[in-house]
Amino acid sequence: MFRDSNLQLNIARLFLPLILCWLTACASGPLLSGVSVNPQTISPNADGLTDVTRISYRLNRSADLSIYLLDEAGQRHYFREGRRRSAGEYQVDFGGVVNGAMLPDGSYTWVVEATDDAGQTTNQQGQLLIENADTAKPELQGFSVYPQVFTPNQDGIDDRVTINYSLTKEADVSVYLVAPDGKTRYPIAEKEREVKPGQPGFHTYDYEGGVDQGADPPPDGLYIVQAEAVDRVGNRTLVTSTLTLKEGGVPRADIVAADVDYYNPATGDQIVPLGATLAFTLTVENFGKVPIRTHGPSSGEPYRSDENFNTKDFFESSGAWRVGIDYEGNPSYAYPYRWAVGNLDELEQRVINGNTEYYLLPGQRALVVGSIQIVDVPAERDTVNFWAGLIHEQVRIDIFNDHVDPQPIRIGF
Ligand SMILES: [Ca+2]
Ligand SMILES: [Ca+2]
Repeated sequence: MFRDSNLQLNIARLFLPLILCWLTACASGPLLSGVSVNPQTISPNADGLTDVTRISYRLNRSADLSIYLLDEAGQRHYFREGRRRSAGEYQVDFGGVVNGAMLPDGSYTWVVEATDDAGQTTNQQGQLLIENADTAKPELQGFSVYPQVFTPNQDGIDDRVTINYSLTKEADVSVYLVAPDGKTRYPIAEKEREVKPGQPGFHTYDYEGGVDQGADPPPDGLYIVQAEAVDRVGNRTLVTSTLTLKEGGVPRADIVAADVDYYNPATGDQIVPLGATLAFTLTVENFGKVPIRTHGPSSGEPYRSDENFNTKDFFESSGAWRVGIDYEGNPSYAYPYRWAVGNLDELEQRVINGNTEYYLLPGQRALVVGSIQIVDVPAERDTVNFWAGLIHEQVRIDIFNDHVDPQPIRIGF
């Protein structure tokens, strides 16, 4: 009884694979067949002549497939390792490169090996001669990323990253940031120069995180900068560096309230006598996600009409924001009277590269007061429009920050 039962079990064990094979049509042939590698000699040097050999094979059922070369020392070099393949005909070209490196000249044994789901392994092999192989890897010499802490927010400080290298041979090069998640990639475009992309020589990249196009940069964090070069035969080189991105974003600020008035307590009207002072107050708000930088003179600083920010030695600072006053008939550059977006003592101070910088933080508002003593007649007419503006120096003046609240002022005698 037990014996019979065991016998039946054993028979079932014996035939089960065959039954499964019949169901999946695997019994129609050997696991691996039709293997060929042609030609049997290659010269992988990108001259267009026998640079690759074609490997063909047929799988009669699903298998894990490996293709490798055995060198004369018996070392295995995997071209494909344990790749899942379903039944079918396959062809793949092999140009001598394994793991991004060209195999040196020599005589090799190629092996195509398949392991089916039952764990049965079979292989076929033959000879492959490699000659005149181009084994020189493309090198990215002097690969550098500067600065390594990057604040893409148009404040004029560390807004751009420069990536440089010198390429030793013709290759396709891609440069990108890899996000802290290890997956997301941000490609970086090469700057156009005399040396075309992919040609040997010096290459440079200038990256601002997309902020100059009004786009949000990648999120703050620690990034890997990767440069990958692949030459014509498939030799591959990867170099990496790091880049910390912080306070990235498009800066946004506006004038939320403006009040141009006339310091004329005697009359209280719109006439400003020569020698009297035109005063204003306005409020600036940082409604963006990044701090905005500003510089002096501080809110409260008085101007005379024959002065300007240059005569006060507060020249334009690229990326800084200032409030300005301009007027109709101004013969010179726009907004000659400028002030910091707030009282400097009340703004956030940071020492950067040895200089004290002033910031209005996201969500922060600041009151700006200024005055201009009218000591000359600014135009030929006696009624002149004055208006305010919020200037992002050497970057732009947003439409809504230009020509704010124009007021006709009669310059009295
Ligand atoms: Ca060749
Ligand atoms: Ca910056």
